[in-house]
Amino acid sequence: ALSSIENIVTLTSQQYQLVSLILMVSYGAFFAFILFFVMSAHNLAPRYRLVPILSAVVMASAGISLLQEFSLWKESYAFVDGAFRPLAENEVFTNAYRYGNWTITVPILLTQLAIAMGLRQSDVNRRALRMAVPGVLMIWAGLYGQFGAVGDFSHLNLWGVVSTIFFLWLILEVRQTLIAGMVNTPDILKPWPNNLWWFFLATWGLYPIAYALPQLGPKGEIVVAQQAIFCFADIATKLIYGLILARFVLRRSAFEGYMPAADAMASPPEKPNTGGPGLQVMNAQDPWVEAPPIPGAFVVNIGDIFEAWSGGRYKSTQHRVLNQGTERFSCPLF
Ligand code: RET
Repeated sequence: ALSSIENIVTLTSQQYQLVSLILMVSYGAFFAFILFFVMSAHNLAPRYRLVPILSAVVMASAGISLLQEFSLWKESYAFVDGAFRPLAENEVFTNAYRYGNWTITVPILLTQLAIAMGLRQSDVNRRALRMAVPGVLMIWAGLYGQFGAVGDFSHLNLWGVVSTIFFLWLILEVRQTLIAGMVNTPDILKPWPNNLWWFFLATWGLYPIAYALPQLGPKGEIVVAQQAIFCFADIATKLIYGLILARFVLRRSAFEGYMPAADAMASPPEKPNTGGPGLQVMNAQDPWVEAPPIPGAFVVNIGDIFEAWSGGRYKSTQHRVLNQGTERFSCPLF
């Protein structure tokens, strides 16, 4: 039962309080970002809306699991003779809730990736499944292995190796998904999947480090380091990853012509853009009359058909634009 080093190590009050703080700040951040992710969905093209919505689900799941770890932590120690000592009765501390949480969130995080890469629905399902299988096997091998974190480390190491094999398989599948998505990723957004790849390796790679730490001995610093790495990795792989993906799909939506996304990304112009001077119209009295831009108004030049349709009420005039040296765009539409 005492398979976690937390239950055999006496902590200084700084160490104990540092872990309390880390756990509390982590679940607080997860709960706080639920609302953010829900709200960021409505600017996105419908096909990408599930990306931040799934982040909100991940936030809720992680928040509850870490809240559970936090209350376990509070109940597992007693302050006796100036130090926090594990009670190891009634309640014992365990990291198993983390693995339970990952079982839910890892498949979700991988599904988000497939959606964000703009794959077709059938490919999203297929790719998500192909990544989720090694992902879940990796976690369950690790869950079983972490029960051997105290004493003889052969159990910890054996299952750590099994889990690492699933991890390598997962890495290959993730790479395949990113490559498959590159085809329909517009050129200006191509650096994103590439950066995402390195972010994925750097942050997911933290978990095996935390897993292996107990081998350095049952010490207070190791307990603190393991909890800190797990929490930091969780914030990176769930929250920061969610922010990156939300931003990526916002750009994709804007690029694909979805107007609310373009609005959300645009900053307001410093002054109303009315175009420069230069437009002239020919009328009956003067050969060329200036038609300067009027803020808030359109200048409409019509052709002969419209003159006929309006019974001659609106005149089809000749018009021209003189080059004034300032940049101007003309978009004729027929
Ligand atoms: C274990 C066991 C030791 C070997 C390896 C592991 C990898 C775990 C990983 C977990 C990722 C979790 C995420 C959770 C987010 O919600 C199981 C520690 C390789 C990569 C991303």
